[in-house]
Amino acid sequence: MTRKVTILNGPNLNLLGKREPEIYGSDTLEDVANNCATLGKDLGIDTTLLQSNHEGQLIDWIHAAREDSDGIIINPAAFTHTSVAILDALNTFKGPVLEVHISNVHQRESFRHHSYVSLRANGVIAGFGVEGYELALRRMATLLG
Ligand code: DHK
Repeated sequence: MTRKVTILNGPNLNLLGKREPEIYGSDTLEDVANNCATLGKDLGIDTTLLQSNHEGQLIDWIHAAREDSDGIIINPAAFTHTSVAILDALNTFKGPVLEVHISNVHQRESFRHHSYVSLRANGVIAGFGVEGYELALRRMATLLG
């Protein structure tokens, strides 16, 4: 049975590949979407990758995922460190939630060391570059069985 996984991305990740490439690398979010779609085919998972700079939009997509997705992979970007509202939305989702950070947030400023989303996430990947999304997808396949 094909599973469905929503991959959500927060603010400024639309600029992936152009923004601070020394931290976030040169791959674009479109590259990430294509890589995940290709891997997803092997794993029997349909992926939908979405990005927004707006907290409320991300929350609306989490609510939509309650109806149509088996799992959520989320890079909340800066909202990781600030958003109780995204945590609350994720707490309404029944399936697995995996948190991805492209950079190693623990090696960076102290305000990036705390994540509200980690209170809900079944697992966290940080510092693996954009490969972290594919690693999360493999883990998601295991969790979904
Ligand atoms: C991306 C961001 O935009 C930052 O605000 C986070 C995260 C880290 C990342 O590494 O993917 O602090």
